[in-house]
Formats: sequence, C-alpha cells, structure tokens
Amino acid sequence: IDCIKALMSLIGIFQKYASKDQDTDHLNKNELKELLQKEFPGLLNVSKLFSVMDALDQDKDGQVDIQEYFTTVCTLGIIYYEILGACPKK
Ligand SMILES: [Ca+2]
Ligand SMILES: [Ca+2]
Repeated sequence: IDCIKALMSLIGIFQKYASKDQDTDHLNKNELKELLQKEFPGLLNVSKLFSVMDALDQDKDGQVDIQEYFTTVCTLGIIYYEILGACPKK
C-alpha cells in the first residue's frame, strides 16, 4: 500500500508541474526545473539541472514524458540513497 501511495504521489507531482502549460502530458525544461527545485531541494544546482535534463530526455524532443520522469525519479532515488550513506562503501 505504501508503494502505491508513493507512486500515486509521484504521478500527482508530475501532473501538478506538467500542467503549468497547455501540454499537460509533458514537462518542458522550465516545468522540470521547477519540479526538481521544489520537490528535490538542494540536490542539484541549476546548471546541473539542464545537463540532467538532456540526459533524461531520451528521445530528444525537448520534453520529459511520464516514462522519462520515472527514470528521473529512479535516478534521483539512487543519488539520495548514496548521499544518505545507505550504500555500503567498498
Ligand atoms: Ca507541460
Ligand atoms: Ca522526451
């Protein structure tokens, strides 16, 4: 149940930011930037955000769709996991 709640809230966040312009199914660069800054504060600086954006926009259409968004969130999850020191050091 907790996993479903987590996924629903991730989808809710996507929809909240993606619907700031006409194209409610995609995050454009500004929407993605705002999402990352507000929902993942302190994780990335702005210049890094755009290189992240380029890496995440896998089909290079300048927009992040729901599939690319979840790839983003998974990647950020791994980053957080490592920052928190939960990942055992070799
Ligand atoms: Ca949008
Ligand atoms: Ca894309």
